[in-house]
Amino acid sequence: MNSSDTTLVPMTEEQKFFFDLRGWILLPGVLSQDEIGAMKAEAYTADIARNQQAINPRQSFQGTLQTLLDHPAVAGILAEILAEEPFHSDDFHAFRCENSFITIRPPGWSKQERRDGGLPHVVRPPQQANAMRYQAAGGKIFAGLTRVVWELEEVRAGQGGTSFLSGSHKAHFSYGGPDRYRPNISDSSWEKSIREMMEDYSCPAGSAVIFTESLLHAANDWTNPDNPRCAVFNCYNSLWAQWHRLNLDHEIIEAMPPKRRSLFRGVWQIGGENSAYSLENRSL
Ligand SMILES: O=C(O)CCC(=O)C(=O)O
Ligand SMILES: [Fe+2]
Repeated sequence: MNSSDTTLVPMTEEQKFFFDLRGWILLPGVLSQDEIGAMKAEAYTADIARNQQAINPRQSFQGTLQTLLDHPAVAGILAEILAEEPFHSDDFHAFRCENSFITIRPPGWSKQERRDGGLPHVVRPPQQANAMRYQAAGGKIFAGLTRVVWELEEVRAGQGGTSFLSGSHKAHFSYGGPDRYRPNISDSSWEKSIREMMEDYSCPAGSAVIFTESLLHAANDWTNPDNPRCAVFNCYNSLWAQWHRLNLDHEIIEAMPPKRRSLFRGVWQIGGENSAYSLENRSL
């Protein structure tokens, strides 16, 4: 196995500092206008087809949208926060993608349309040890379950982007609810203060937000009257851990270039060489 991956843009020390401090970072204006145009066309077409039940959403990553899965601007950061250096390789990714979906929210979209109604939540409460939690040890971040949100339309703070309680990925005390294992702030007597302290971002179309799912975060009403939200949500994990069931079909993954395909390989390490994706070696 190669000890380095020359194709990756390394995470900067500044990005490490702020990601560790706050649990999220914004990469503004990563995509070109041409890329944004092509990706939006695909996302809006997929959304119309999905609403008409003409296509299976599991099949919506056949065009340029799939290049977001391992875009150079995020792949180096993901390798840094989800893998150790000896596992980096030019030929295979050192981390996995386990879930990918497109969200279109027209002006006036209400968070009540979500099952959680926009409740601030985490993957698992980071206050107790668990396999998905954020860690920093030995001068190194391990971000557990990590989300990348690609915003393909402009986002204005306070008008519907994802919001975060910065620093809460390292919380030691409960959210104030009755159950220390509950992965959200429901029934917390200080829910209002938590919501007031949450923050979001403004960004141009073509930006990426990376956050650890150990961070309290929430969906919000899309009140921006000038454009819908058009976002691609991709979720990543260690080569050795899985939270979601894979939601992309084999036929879609099979058609990807080999390195991108390796994002979807089986979740195991010992018992042979596990670097390539195949029908027999895929995460379920
Ligand atoms: O829809 C949103 O803005 C929040 C998404 C979310 O909860 C997540 O990505 O885990
Ligand atoms: Fe979430």
